[in-house]
Amino acid sequence: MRIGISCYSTFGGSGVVATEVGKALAARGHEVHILSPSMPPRLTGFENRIYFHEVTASSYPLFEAAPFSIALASKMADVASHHGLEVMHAHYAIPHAMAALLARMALDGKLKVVTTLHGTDITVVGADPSYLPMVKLALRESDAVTSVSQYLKDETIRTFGMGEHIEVIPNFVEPPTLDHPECRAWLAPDQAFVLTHISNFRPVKRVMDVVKIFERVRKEVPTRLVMVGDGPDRAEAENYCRERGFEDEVRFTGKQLDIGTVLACSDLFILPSATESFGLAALEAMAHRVPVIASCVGGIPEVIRHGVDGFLEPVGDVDAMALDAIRLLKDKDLRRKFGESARKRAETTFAEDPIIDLYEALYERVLSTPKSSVEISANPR
Ligand code: GMT
Repeated sequence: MRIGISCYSTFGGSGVVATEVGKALAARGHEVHILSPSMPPRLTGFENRIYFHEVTASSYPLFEAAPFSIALASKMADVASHHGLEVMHAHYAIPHAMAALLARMALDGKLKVVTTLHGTDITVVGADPSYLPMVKLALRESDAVTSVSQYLKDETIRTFGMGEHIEVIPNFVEPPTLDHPECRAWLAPDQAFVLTHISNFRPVKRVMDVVKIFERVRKEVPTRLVMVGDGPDRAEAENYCRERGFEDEVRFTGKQLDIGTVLACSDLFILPSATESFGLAALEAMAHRVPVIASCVGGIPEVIRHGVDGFLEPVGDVDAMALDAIRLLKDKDLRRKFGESARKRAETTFAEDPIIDLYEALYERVLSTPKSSVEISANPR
């Protein structure tokens, strides 16, 4: 098949998933065209059958902001017609799905649109009145819609009053082989443990909870905190560590491409988000045998089993999360047991191959249905 994949290139789960899906499809012999505002971080290496198309929106004095969605739709239509794309897979509804629908209209229906919902495109921005009607349109008019968790499907139905047709296809991970990286020695000298958090430091990630959990843990067990990523809440978290005098025990790495090395020298992963449709970073930690302490919210319990691969606590309960962390750090056997369960879950439930099979089957299914309508139908599915 010839498949287009449209995604954001910022550090974030949807771009990671989109790129990994593209790479896996190309490895299976499909031709994959990735469209994004810039090169997605995971699109490294020079690989056969993968093409990258940068989307830029030209500015004009009349525009208050260059219309990215229109530029994206134009690029989709252009790439699809010149490379004979059959399917455009839009990752994150806004604006990728709407742009794909426009491209499909421009091509007289000769392009199938598959939309994958990732999270805040439904739970936060998608529900905002300034986008809601267009998200509804995308849900109704895409040839197929998937969500990364059952929770997200249920949320879609609850928020939009539609979405029974959504197919749940979870995210996946390729289990790493890297085991004992050298960075452990300088990251955590004196045999200290390593707590890790990875995110884009937006309010939904509750990074202040991470540093407050660490503040409690460090009083009981020698530990270092590694904060990977960047975003609006980084400064407040850094200031907190300075004001409390433990800034030397916390390393803010900024954005990092080599997540694998950081996770390979981590003992625990902390994800105290206010909401999370899946929690891809937690799954990546699990693949490295790192137990996770997370909030019991959204799709997280579909990924992490409380008392098996980690511990889940109510959102904002930093005391409970700190106690869990102390318990796991003090109990080597329990930590190992959780780490092994987490790895096994990553290798089985969230293995790449069977999940790519689901996407392939979905593309085949939409391609075998009659030509997409160019008219916007009046009746919701
Ligand atoms: O940052 C992104 O690219 C998307 C981001 C978001 O905020 O929507 O992440 C979402 O998609 C990821 C990949 O499917 C999930 O692992 C995250 O749980 C989800 N984030 C939220 O729901 C907050």
